[in-house]
Amino acid sequence: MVAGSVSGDTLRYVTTNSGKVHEAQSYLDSDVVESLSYDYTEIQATSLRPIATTGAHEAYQYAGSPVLVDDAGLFIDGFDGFPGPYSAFAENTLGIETIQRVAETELDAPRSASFRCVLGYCDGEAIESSTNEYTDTIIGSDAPPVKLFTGEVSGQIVSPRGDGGFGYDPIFEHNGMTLAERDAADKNDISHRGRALKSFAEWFQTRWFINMHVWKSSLFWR
Ligand code: ITT
Repeated sequence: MVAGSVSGDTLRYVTTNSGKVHEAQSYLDSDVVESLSYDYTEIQATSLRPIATTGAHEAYQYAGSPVLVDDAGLFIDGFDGFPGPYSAFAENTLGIETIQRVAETELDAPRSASFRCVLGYCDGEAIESSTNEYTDTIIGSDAPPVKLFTGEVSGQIVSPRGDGGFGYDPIFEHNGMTLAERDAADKNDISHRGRALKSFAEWFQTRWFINMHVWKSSLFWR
C-alpha cells in the first residue's frame, strides 16, 4: 500500500496508525488498496460500530473514493469493558503499563479481556442489506450506506512481553503468547483485525467483481 496517494477507484485504508497499516499491508493486495493517513472525527460512543460508521462517512467525503476505516479497542471484562472505545485516550494518558498494573492490583487472575476491531466500508453506492454478528449494513437517511465487519479475539491482561506489534499488544496474551510476541502475519491469523480483514476481503472480492468489472485472481489473498 502507498501511504497518502489518491487515484482512480482504488480502495483507501484510512488510518493515522502505522501499526494498523503494517498489519493490513500483510493481508491486503497493494494493487487494489492504498493507505490514506487522514484523521477522521471519532465521535463519543460506548461501542465501536457507530464510530466506524461515522468515520467511514467522513473519510468517504474526504477521499471521494471507496474507503475502509478501522476502529479498534481493548475491552477488559473486570472493568466492564473499559477502556473499550476510549482505548486511544487511555493509552495516551495512562499508558499501557499503568493499565496493566491497575488490572493486576484490582482484578483476580485470569484477567480476561478481548480485542475488537470494526472495519467500516463506504463507496457511496447502495449495499445489500445484511445483519449478523460479524457483518452489518448501516443504512442512514442522508448518508451513503456503510458495511461493517467485526473481528474479536479473547485473551488476558499480563505483564508486558514482546517487541512487536503496537499499542496494547505487549500486555494482551492469547494462547500463551502476547500479540507483541507475534509477527504481523501470525498476529493476523488470530487477531481481531485479521478476522475482520478476512471477512471484509471475502465480501469485497465479490463486490469488486460485480461493481467494478475487474477481476484479479490473487485479489486480497496472501
Ligand atoms: P486511527 O483512528 O487513525 O485509525 P488510532 O490509533 O487512534 O488510529 P483506534 O482509535 O482504533 O486507532 O485505536 C484505539 C487504541 O487501541 C489505540 O490506543 C491503539 O494503539 C490501540 N489498538 C488498536 N488496535 C490495536 C492492536 O491491534 N493491538 C494493540 N493495540 C491496538
